[in-house]
Amino acid sequence: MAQPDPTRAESKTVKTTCPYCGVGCGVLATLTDTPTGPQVTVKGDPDHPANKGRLCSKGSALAETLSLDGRLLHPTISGAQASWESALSQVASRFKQTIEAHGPDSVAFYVSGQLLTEDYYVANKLMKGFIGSANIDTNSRLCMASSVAGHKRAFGTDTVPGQYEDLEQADLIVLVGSNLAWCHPVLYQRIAAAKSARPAMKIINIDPRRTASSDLADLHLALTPGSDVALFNHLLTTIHEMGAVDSAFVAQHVDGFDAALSAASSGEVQATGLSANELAEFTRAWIGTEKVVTIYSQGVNQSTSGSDKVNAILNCHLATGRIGRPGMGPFSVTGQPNAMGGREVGGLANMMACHLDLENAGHRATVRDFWQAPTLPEAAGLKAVDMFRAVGDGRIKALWVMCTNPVVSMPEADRVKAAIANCDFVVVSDMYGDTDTAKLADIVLPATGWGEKTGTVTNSERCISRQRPFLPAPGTARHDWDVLAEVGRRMGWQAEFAYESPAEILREYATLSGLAAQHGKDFDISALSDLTEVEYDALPPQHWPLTKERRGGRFFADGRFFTPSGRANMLPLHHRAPAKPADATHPFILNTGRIRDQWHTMSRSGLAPRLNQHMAEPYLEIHPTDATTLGLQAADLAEVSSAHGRAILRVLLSDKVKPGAVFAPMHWTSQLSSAGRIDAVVAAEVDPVSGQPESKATPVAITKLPARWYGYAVSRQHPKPKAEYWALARLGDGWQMEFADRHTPEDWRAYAEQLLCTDGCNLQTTEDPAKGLFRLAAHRDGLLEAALFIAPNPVALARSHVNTLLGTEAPAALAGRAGADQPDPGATICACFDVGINTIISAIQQQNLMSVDAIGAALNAGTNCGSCRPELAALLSAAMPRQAAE
Ligand SMILES: Nc1nc2c(c(=O)[nH]1)N[C@H]1C(S)=C(S)[C@@H](COP(=O)(O)OP(=O)(O)OC[C@H]3O[C@@H](n4cnc5c(=O)[nH]c(N)nc54)[C@H](O)[C@@H]3O)O[C@H]1N2
Ligand SMILES: Nc1nc2c(c(=O)[nH]1)N[C@H]1C(S)=C(S)[C@@H](COP(=O)(O)OP(=O)(O)OC[C@H]3O[C@@H](n4cnc5c(=O)[nH]c(N)nc54)[C@H](O)[C@@H]3O)O[C@H]1N2
Ligand code: SF4
Ligand SMILES: [Mo]
Repeated sequence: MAQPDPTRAESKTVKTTCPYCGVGCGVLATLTDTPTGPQVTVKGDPDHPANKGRLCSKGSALAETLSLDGRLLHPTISGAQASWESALSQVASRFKQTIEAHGPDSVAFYVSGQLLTEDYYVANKLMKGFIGSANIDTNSRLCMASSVAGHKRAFGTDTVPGQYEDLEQADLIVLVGSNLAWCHPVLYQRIAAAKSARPAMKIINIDPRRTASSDLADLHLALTPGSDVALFNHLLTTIHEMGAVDSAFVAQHVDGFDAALSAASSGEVQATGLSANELAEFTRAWIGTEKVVTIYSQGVNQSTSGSDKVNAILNCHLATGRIGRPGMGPFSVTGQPNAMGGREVGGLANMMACHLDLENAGHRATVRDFWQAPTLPEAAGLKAVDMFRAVGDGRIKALWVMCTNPVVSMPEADRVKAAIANCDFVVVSDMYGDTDTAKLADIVLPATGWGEKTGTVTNSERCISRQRPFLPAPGTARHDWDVLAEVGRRMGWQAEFAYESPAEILREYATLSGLAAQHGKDFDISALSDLTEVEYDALPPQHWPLTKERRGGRFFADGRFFTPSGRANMLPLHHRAPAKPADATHPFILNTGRIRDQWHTMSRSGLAPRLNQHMAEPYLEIHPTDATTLGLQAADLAEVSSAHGRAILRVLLSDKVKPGAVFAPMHWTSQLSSAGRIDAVVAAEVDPVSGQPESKATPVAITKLPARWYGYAVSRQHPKPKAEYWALARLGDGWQMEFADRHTPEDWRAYAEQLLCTDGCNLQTTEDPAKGLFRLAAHRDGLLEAALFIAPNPVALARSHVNTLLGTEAPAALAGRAGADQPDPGATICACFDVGINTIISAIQQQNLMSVDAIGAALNAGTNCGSCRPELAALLSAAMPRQAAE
């Protein structure tokens, strides 16, 4: 037998699932013991059906987010370290006392699509089954609620009919309100690969804004924000006019066709703002292509007509019978890794476990008997926006927030912040104790995170995958299911919450799903109800349904739906504009969303230095014409305000947005910026059916922030920012910081010393007061500890060059030269190989590069995860005409 080689490091590889988006990619995480400590590397799992080995930039950088820096290691009570014993006994007793004094509806849980299914199941069982209130809602309310409502209205259940293969088999893919290239990058890559193998495949992108996803599209329809119902109603009437209705399917399997068609025919298509040619091209392609998949996401869901938008899309697929067959169907892509799992366990305030309905007495009886629950609420609980209103006005007196950061991600976020701050008793479970929400809690409970947790998640195509641990829990951090179960026991339900493992929870849940199926529901995973611990550990990715008779596959091709009649519903729908139009005081419409390399409120992705280089500041995308009218130039700072709050953002001039529309990312927090929390500005208008807020259309006013000076700094220590505008981003060995203010400090040197904590450093400064210039280099033991550059205009500087000098023997003369003589690689486009935009543009020009692969060969850019390939393609096409002309 071979002896272990003592010179070789021990390593083990674990198959797990990416904790970010709803694509649900399989990840191989390898843990190696090295002399300097354990090291983790990740790569895509070639055997996982979602990604077949691919990963995007965020997935590829997962190992960089595992540092314990900033992790919460112990519970805290009022900010002081506490034992689990005292924290949990307070949580249980405060919730019990509040319920005794004010009834079950005086308490609430606000949870997350990033919980694992097992965590989610226990949270839902505790609140709905035992506390006896339906006041449990989830951040999926901000995300998937309109899709859930649309599916239920049309199909009788919240069912995604298709699977990812359909995207490769389709001849036409329509992306509606989905920036797939940045938000579901591996699905985008799968589509891009299919299109390149089969160029006849067409892609249409429907988004008021041009995005990275538009680059692959044959047609981009920049419709008026919020006008999707008008567009799909027009499609439905054209389907009818062209004789493309599948009359047999409709006659046998669909109700409501005539009413839907008549409502659609009321001629509202001008609301889309699209030209007759654009409309004709769209309807011709959609109607003329049988294999069409309509993918939709937050441009559809996050709207006061979100549910109607979903049904307008479903109407067209039902009318043509294009549903549930290979290469065709509507496809709602989920955002979070377990958004789908949360919908399945009944995490929303208006749902019960296993797609059963709270309002249905028979369904309630089944669940009550199964759980041996004392009572079950008979009506929906408060949905997220209303829940925080109830926290604000004192109806809810005890709140447990788990795995989500509502002070950043809820609309009217300042109001939510005040509500949480003033609530009698707030518990937050998070991996980090200093998120904007955790900071306001009475008790913060340390949760295990990705790499430490164990359980299951369900992705956008109903595939259940395991997240498996490969790292120990840091400090005393505990799994969310374990903490919830212990609180359940401490509240008096010992037997009902006596779980010892996630496998045990999944078994119980799978058994309940078998009972739900007897009520004619779709979600049936009863084949998992007797999994052993060993089988649970080995569970391969599998699509539900999972029963003795059936494993995975599509729904609805057979025309059997889950409504009482077994027939699908088409709905009569009318266009409604967003709740609040622009007016004289708030003349611009603010659209918000995601950037490629950050995940939500950045608590994890913000830890990976390379992910911070794509876009390092909160910004406002604004059309150059509007900018000129407002006196704004590139890199100025803009103050964006609504009736609810304000933000300060860096101006990014772009003709990707139309005049009158602006776009800002949702990611920045108060930890990382002075005023980048954009949800402070976003109005909390909700869809009347789903309760989902309209995060994409708030009227705002924009003015220039009249800064007197602008600054850029790098520092090995966490800077202590004091300026009207600042934004921090983590580097490999320190921090970078942008800042600006309208008041000039009296003494720049004193200001810099305080900002950058340069005690004991050797300081070198240069100053030109007449020109408003100041520069400082701080060395400690001969190594650059910090550098600062102040100018009267946005600082022009080779930032990535300066960043690399941190911690080196950079010359003290840096303070004079500012590295401005170095070529600036510009914003990072390829995060894997750290290649900047300027480097790419100059290589395209100088080496006459003609393809994305040629850029890869020259610079490596785009050759690893591929997330930047759409941007590389866009840079190429921008350069091509000029090359051709030269
Ligand atoms: N990089 C990254 N990826 C992520 C996430 C992340 O934080 N970062 N989060 C994940 C989550 S939870 C989610 S929910 C998904 C979201 O994924 P997406 O929905 O693709 O992302 P968004 O950027 O929120 O919005 C999509 C697009 O909707 C457009 N839009 C705005 N208004 C309208 C309209 O009225 N009609 C139409 N047709 N379009 C409109 C916007 O311009 C935007 O380009 O991303 C997931 N993936
Ligand atoms: N303006 C605007 N606002 C939006 C959106 C938008 O498009 N525009 N999109 C909305 C959408 S779709 C979504 S999904 C939300 C997302 O918004 P949030 O859910 O608020 O964002 P995250 O940063 O993902 O928050 C997750 C938190 O859980 C912590 N965490 C991570 N893993 C664990 C764990 O295992 N256990 C526990 N207990 N904690 C953990 C993280 O540190 C982090 O603090 O934002 C919504 N808000
Ligand atoms: S596409 Fe990227 S973020 Fe989404 S699951 Fe895959 S690797 Fe993770
Ligand atoms: Mo989401």
